[in-house]
Amino acid sequence: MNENFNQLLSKNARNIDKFIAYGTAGFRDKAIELQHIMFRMGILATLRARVVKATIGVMITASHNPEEDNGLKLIDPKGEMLDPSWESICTYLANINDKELLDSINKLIEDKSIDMSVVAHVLIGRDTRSSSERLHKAVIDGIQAGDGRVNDFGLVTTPQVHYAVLCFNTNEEYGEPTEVGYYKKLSNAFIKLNGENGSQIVANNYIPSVVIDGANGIGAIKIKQMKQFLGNSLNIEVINDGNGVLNAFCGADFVKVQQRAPKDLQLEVGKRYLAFDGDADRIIYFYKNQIDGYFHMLDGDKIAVLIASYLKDLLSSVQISDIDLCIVQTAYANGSSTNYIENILKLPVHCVPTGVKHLHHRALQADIGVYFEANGHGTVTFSNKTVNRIKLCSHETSLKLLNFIDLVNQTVGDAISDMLVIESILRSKGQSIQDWDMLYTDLPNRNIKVTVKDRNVITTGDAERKVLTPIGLQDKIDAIVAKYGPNSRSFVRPSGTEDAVRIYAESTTQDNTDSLAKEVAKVVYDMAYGVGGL
Ligand code: G16
Repeated sequence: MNENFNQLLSKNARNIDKFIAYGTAGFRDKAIELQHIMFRMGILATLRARVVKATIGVMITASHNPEEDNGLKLIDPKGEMLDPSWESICTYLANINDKELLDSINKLIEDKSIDMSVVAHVLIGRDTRSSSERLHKAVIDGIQAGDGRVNDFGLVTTPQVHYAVLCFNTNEEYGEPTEVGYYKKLSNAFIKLNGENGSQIVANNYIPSVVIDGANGIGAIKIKQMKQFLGNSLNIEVINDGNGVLNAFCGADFVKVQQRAPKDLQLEVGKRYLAFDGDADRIIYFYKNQIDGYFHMLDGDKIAVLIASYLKDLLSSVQISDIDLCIVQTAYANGSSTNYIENILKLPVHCVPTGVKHLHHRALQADIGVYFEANGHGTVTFSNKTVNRIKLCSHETSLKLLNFIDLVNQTVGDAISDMLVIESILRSKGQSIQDWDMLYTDLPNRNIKVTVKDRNVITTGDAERKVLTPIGLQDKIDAIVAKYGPNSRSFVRPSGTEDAVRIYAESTTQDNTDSLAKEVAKVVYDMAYGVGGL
């Protein structure tokens, strides 16, 4: 450790006696409670970098959570989320006393036989939260305490950090590890697919204009910077671009959970809208339907179906049919989407627990894995074998496929890349958002949350579709669901990013769905506060 370790530690001392665990996507909490965690994770990043002998990434963000929260995501060498086997180490180091810290780190170095002479290279980025600059300094202190080398990306989206980590670790084969490199890679691929003057060319029902709700976050800043690289290929208007409060009544999470347009936005028929979340790793599309005049939303499920059906068609036109193309979802996937994938698209679909780390891992097992959470977090992975097969293919469509692959940020869900992918597909199909929406009709659904004393009393199994503990809770949920008849379901799970238990319900009408969600929420509440005998 660095000779100034104690000095850096005292700058970032632990003043809060509260247990905090590595959750769905790293640490999340009120920003004022995170200083010591950031410092310790900076040290941990240097150790991880030495173990894997590669560049590691750190992103300071609480993504979709409110402005006053913050958090940290750790990124492994291939640009994927931190290896789950290190999550318990993170939680341990985050919760010990300052006095135990150095000994614990030395023990970890010994146990894992970490070669401290290896250069530890850590790439770091942060979002626009007012607390992010201070917390980013704490991470840098940690990297310095661990004698690591910092590569500071400053204000960036989460997916830009994931992208850059992979670029560094592939000797730039994946792309140039800079923000400009990111913009150029995606823009070049988009322009190849859509034409330099794509913004002037209407393709059947496809109109080349989008309105982006930037959630008042980093995504708004970055898409504006990217416009100069996209040139004339797409018309982009950005709203909620930083003048308001981050994620407040806007952004992908608001639109998805509330099932309505961002506040103060008057939807116009014929326009295509989309929302990013606070760190631009999620995307949700929406519009005002010409026929019924209502708000309609196209979430991660509909995005996955659009992408998978497009890839299936392209693969068939280049005559590569013996490919394992699958879709990965979570329990939140709308029943209509799963039904469509299995029975109309006839593709295999896998259900895994919440968290892109789980979806990404399952997708990598396939030749092509399309993964999306219903909340709009997802991407596509292509195995090297598949890319090589496409490269060897002489059919002219293979070039289109290769450009498409270049447009995808394969490391993680990326709202900017996903938007360009979706726009390219809609143009290629000559479809409006309404045409896309007609693929299938979502079952009415509702997401709500209940604040409880200790969310971790609930444990789940079967990819979070069943409660394991407390014993008896699942029976109560089953009995409630049974009252609502076929095509009804509900599940509950502890959030990994907020102090809450999430409740999901789906049924045949919105009234039934809302009532089902409320009934299940009540048994969760009663369980948490000792009512009802659980
Ligand atoms: C994170 C994860 C997502 C997850 C979401 C909600 O998103 O990356 O995979 O779906 O949290 O998780 P939970 O329901 O456990 O709170 P983000 O966009 O906030 O980083």
